[in-house]
Amino acid sequence: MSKALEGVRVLDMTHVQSGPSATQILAWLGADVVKVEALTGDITRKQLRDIPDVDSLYFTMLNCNKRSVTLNMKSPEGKQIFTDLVRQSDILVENFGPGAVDRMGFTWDLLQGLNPGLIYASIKGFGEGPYTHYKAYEVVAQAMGGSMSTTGFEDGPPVATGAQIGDSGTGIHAVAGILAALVQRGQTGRGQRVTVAMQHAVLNLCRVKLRDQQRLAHGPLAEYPNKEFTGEVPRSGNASGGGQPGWAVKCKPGGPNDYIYVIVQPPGWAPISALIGRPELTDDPEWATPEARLNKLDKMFQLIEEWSINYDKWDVLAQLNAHNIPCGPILSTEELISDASLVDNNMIVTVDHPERGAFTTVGCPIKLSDSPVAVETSPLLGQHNEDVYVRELGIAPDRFAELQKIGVI
Ligand code: CAO
Repeated sequence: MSKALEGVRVLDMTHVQSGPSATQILAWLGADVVKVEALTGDITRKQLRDIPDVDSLYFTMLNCNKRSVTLNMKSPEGKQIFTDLVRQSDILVENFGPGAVDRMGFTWDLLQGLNPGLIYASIKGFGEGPYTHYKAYEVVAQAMGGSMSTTGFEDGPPVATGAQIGDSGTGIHAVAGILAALVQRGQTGRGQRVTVAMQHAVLNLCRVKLRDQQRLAHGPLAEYPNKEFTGEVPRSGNASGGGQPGWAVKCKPGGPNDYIYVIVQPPGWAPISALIGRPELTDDPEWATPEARLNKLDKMFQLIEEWSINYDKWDVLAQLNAHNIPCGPILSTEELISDASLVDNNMIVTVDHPERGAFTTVGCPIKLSDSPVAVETSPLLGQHNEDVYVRELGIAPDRFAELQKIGVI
């Protein structure tokens, strides 16, 4: 079966997480993604290694289905080879520190001149302005995009989320921009510049918190568990703060992830009050409506917890879902990696790596009926030098050997 992005060539100058997460999706959608690495390789190949001298899981889990070439972009020969690669590519993606590609000598003007159809995507920490030249990592973006100030409990410090919204969240935004540019190129024949800032992507994901910031002008946020409000949206623990109240309640046997997140929609109250052994609360005017419950959500979830603590989270999941009540057990990483339904959905997949053997990774969450994804191993450093440089770019074998000798590839 064909793939959605078959025939699309991506020159992938990404490293660490944000950029690689984007180009991995493009590879899964069928693009030929050629990762161009310095001779020392993407720094994550060597970071957080679990097995000596073998590419780390950090690298292998973000670079599946790609090819790898090495190229010294600071040598004149390297710049010439890169020029030839750009001419053959549809998309260039990078997430170096600000200005790095310009410093290599490849400005947008120059790149456009080399290949007017080129889509050139960059991920940076920030947009234009006072922070343009600042580097950024995941939690920097969470800090400056609204996530940390709104995550955690009222009486604790700002908290970083486990979800990598600054890196992989930005990567997904970059994919959307690249695909839109590809569609527009189909109409205009022209490529374009795609830029995504990590701060902007996190802010986009924190949109509802800016909704609440503006609602504060009209009084306290009744859906929040907080009792006092200043001029800013507070950290609200596990409350969604949205239209339907929710909280994580404890289950048996009381371990760190023995919790279930329960949402009480209006029709859920009758079955919940029956399940927790308080059927009289169904029609009690003090409890019967969402408005009546709003000033005692903490008490409501306490009552639910007094019931849920008697069952394990899977049992609670089944009991609540029998009444169509939205809920979710808190799943640990250990539970996730062996979850049969995630395995069946190709979301937990095992891949064979030439040096580390089998490793487990997270599959592609975007499912296309006409473009199935088969997750394949990440490449070894420079594994595809010969394929790309000799067979595809036409560099003569003795020149190829020479370029290797002088440290260009
Ligand atoms: N050949 C020769 N040199 C190369 C090369 C190649 N193939 N590929 C990269 N380089 C060089 C670059 O030219 C650059 O050198 P100069 O600074 O001399 O111009 C250098 O390697 C890369 O610089 P960097 O700033 O990207 O790397 P860093 O480790 O200092 O910073 C990071 C890392 C992530 C902070 C920075 O890249 C960044 O801010 N990126 C944008 C935001 C981002 O994506 N962050 C997500 C990181 S994931 O948590």
